[in-house]
Amino acid sequence: MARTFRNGPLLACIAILLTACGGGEGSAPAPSEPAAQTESTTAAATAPAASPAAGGEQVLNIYNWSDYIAEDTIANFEKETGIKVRYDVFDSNEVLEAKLLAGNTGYDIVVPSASFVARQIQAGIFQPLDISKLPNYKNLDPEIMKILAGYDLENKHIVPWLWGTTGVGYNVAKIKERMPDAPLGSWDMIFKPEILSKFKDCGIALLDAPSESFPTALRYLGLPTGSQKPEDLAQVEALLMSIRPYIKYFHSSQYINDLANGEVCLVLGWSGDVFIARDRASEAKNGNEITYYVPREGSLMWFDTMAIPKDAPHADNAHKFIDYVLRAEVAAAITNYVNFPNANAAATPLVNAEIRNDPSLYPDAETRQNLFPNVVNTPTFDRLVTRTWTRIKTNQ
Ligand code: SPD
Repeated sequence: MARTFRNGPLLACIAILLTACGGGEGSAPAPSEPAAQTESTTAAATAPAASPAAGGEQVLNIYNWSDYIAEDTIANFEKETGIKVRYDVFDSNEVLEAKLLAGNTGYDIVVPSASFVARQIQAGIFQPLDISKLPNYKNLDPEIMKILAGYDLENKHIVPWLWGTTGVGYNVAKIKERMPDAPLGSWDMIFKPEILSKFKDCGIALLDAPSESFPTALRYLGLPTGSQKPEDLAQVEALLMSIRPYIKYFHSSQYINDLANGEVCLVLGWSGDVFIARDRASEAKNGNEITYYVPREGSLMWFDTMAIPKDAPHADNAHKFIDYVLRAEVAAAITNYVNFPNANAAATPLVNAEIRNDPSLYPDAETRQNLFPNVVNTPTFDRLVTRTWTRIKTNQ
């Protein structure tokens, strides 16, 4: 039976887009993240040439998150359609947004997080989807579509790619060896300096994204997760500066391999990515046991979505690819490869049971009670956040 997505509190929270969840004062949801690479090109890669709309050209340019697709997704699509795909990757919403705002990217499909989409739609960056070209749209989970309508009124511009949570990944033996009674299950593992000091020698990494660490730190401090108050941000800065001496690096994709090969032992990371690290360690048979949890104090839940830029040169091919990904078997194969849940209700029975029944990937009802979305910061607060984040990263 198709799994449905039930999240009353989160839905209610997102429904009030202009009131930050958790009692904060932000506006619509909005986060941010950092950059990486995998397949063919990196975030810094030159975008495809934005030639004038090339009629029936059998080409499709996609810009997606790194480590976010099955090995054969693109090859199968190319074989089936004869369309040649150029696939570039990033690991930061900010990198993607900067390109989109500059315009003329040459990309036909991009994959922003829903919380970024709200302001990108306002900026007129995307074209409405032609749902008549998406017969598999019916496979989408209506509960998740309701959530997305909080970012994209009437679900006109985006369809979900994958979703997930932000939490703690760690190397079981290395943590246990250094602290047998480590406060696993809690944000203390990331935000309590006296705990972090015990793990400095085995490597601690944080996502390079204020939109991940600030709301989670606010939650840890018992403050509204959507707060727009400079004084709350000052508390977050003090907290993050207190753990700064123990952080090896800030990066949003490097930690996958580093966790797998033992270069780091503790990370603030994204759910599926930590499981990719677990799988890589197990394939390498290097003895590193990696696991992940959503802290009991609560954490972020987010949705990454496909959208077609207004100036996409091959919008028709983009619709073909989106519809292909909306097939149950294609969506399930992607989840089975990268571990992140999809929003395709018809795909659920095809997702490996060990993924679909794992509450750290598909959060159970209790965990979901404590999940919250990013809010869209006011431009003034956003500038403050950026400056604060730079001070934290540069340790100044
Ligand atoms: N490797 C893929 C990671 C995708 C992460 N999406 C980020 C969402 C952030 N809120």
